[in-house]
Amino acid sequence: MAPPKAPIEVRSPAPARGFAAFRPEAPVRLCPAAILEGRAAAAALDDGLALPLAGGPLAFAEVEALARAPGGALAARGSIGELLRWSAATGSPRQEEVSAALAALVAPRRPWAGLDLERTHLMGVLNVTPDSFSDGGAFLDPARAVEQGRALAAAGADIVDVGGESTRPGAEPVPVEEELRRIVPVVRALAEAGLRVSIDTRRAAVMAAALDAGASIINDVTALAGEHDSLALAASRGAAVVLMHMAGEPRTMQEDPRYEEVTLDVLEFLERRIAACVAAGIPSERIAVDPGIGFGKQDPHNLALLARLALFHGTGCAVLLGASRKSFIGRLGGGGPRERLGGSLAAALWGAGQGVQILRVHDVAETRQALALQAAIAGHHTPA
Ligand code: 9MG
Repeated sequence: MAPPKAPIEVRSPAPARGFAAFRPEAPVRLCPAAILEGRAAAAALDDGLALPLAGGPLAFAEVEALARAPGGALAARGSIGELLRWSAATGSPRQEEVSAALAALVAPRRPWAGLDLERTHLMGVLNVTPDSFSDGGAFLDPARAVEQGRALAAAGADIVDVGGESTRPGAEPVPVEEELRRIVPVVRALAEAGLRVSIDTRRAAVMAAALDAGASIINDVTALAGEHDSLALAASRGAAVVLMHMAGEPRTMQEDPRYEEVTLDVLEFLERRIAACVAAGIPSERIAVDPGIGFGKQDPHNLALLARLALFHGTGCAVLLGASRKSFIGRLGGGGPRERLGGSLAAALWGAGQGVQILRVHDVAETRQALALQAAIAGHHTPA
């Protein structure tokens, strides 16, 4: 990715627009906006009108700044030039805060779980459960599960995510012995076939057994906070991890989820979990963060998180999105669990357009096709 030709101009004093609304003491968070792809991104970078998002190839020409305010958040949006002029005119410590936040958004990402993060990767869902919301019972038999895992990889999954306990809303926990019985033979067979396997579990004993059987990624909907031993285990075994946000626990999480401001609450939760991981010996390049669509969230929460997905690049970690076939798609667009392909693809394309590096999906071939079309069109577009 070529660096911008001309540096973005910083003039002082800053125009008294949008950003000037923030009180000096209010910490601000930056969400990349006006995100460009393909040739439009390359042209804007070349002209010094945009910055690379997480090392590229996407670029962002604007930012939305967010600060907590009574009853929610105050937001202001402007070009990167406007942001820099405002922060320069405001001086210390605002200028350092803005410059550190931009640096985190722009920095190239190191590979995660052996995957280079300059393109969108697919994590294929393999539920070895009787009760998952969209494919419950279909792959409870180990031979069928292994066949499905191979099919996901053949269709273009970079990771196969094996889970032995449903985390759908209302799901009851299963005994650990049962979870182990379901996942170990499947993880072993897929890893022996050379596939990159992640284990979707909240339990340290299941993480350990799956890593022994060849998994290399831990996908934990409790962000490694569900069991005391999980952090130390992930650290000592060198596993890549997915830290997901969930409010409460699956059995009750949809009863009455409440947030002060959902995007900032989720971001701050994930930052605390990243800090706990780093303190335990898991470096940030081994961490992917995930806002946890549908996990203790009502539709306005899900939509707010999707709209500001790019905010999570500010963590400096890889970003993962799981929206595939979830019930909010049915509520907003119609369709039962098996009729949500259109909405799932819309969410996947939106995520890829916000720079999400890993999409957790059921319909791997269809998502690959949609992404290929999006990339081809963006690559062909000639900016005016
Ligand atoms: C296990 N599982 C179900 N939904 C998920 C999501 O959205 N993200 C992650 N990381 N795991 C999920």
